[in-house]
Amino acid sequence: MAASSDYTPPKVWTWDKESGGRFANINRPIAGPTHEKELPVGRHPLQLYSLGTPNGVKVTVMLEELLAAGHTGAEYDAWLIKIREGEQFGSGFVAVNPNSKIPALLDRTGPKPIRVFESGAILLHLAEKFGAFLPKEGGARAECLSWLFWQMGSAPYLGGGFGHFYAYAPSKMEYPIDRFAMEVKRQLDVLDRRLAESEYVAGPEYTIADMAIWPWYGALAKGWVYDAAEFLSVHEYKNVQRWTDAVFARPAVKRGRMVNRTTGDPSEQLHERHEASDFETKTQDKLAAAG
Ligand SMILES: N[C@@H](CCC(=O)N[C@@H](CS)C(=O)NCC(=O)O)C(=O)O
Repeated sequence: MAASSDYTPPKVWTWDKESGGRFANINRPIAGPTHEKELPVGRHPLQLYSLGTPNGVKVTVMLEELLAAGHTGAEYDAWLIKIREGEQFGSGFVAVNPNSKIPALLDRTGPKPIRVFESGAILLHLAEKFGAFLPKEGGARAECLSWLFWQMGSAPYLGGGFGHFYAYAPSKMEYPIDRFAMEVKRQLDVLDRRLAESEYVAGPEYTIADMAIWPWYGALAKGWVYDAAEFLSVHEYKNVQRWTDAVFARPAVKRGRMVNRTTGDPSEQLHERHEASDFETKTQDKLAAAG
């Protein structure tokens, strides 16, 4: 393995140049807002500020599943946050998520708005609020939360580790690609073994654990992210493949995947969602046809 490097870290790291690679323009070593900008507020109790990335899709799938299950209180406005243009650093967004990352939710149901950030916390907030997609007690609840937190701890190795070095870094480096490919394949095997014994990740029922895991590992299994399906031999994980297809067959998952999506087929991009009918009338193909 080529392990040589001509880089010796200095005594103290300083931010004097862009790191290189895709998304380098939004990376910086400080938090807080870069500019003043209020967030828009729509008429529904739930205001979502997001983008159709795997972390964003978790929440739009949950909201569409809640509505499909008859929870009318889950009506929501989904606003687009263009992270490549730095909109996550606007003052209004930072007030809802001090970590400046999508998704962020403002729950305006009660007298005082409640902010919720981190996709796992948003799924849990909504599951508890509506009493849905999370077993009520005991071992079933613990199993669901364990897999939810497994996803939150594992996906950074997939996205920030493997995806970054395999697809986004300015050059291909064997050491980090090897290190993170090994870890991601181990994670796929964890899931595959679990799904050999269980229909859904947390048990016989579809839960927020599936909603958290599917946008990352289902997308990987389908070859939708990082163009890595062949490299990681994802077809070998048969149980992951079976589960990926079962989750994708759900109409609410198909809808949730369209919300705040800015890439791919225009008929599957609904940049903002304010009404259920927007799926029929406001996708990018329909807006273009309407002039
Ligand atoms: N742990 C966070 C991760 C969120 C996250 O990484 N969001 C990305 C898009 S998927 C983002 O907003 N990146 C913008 C940035 O890093 O400035 C969660 O699950 O909500």
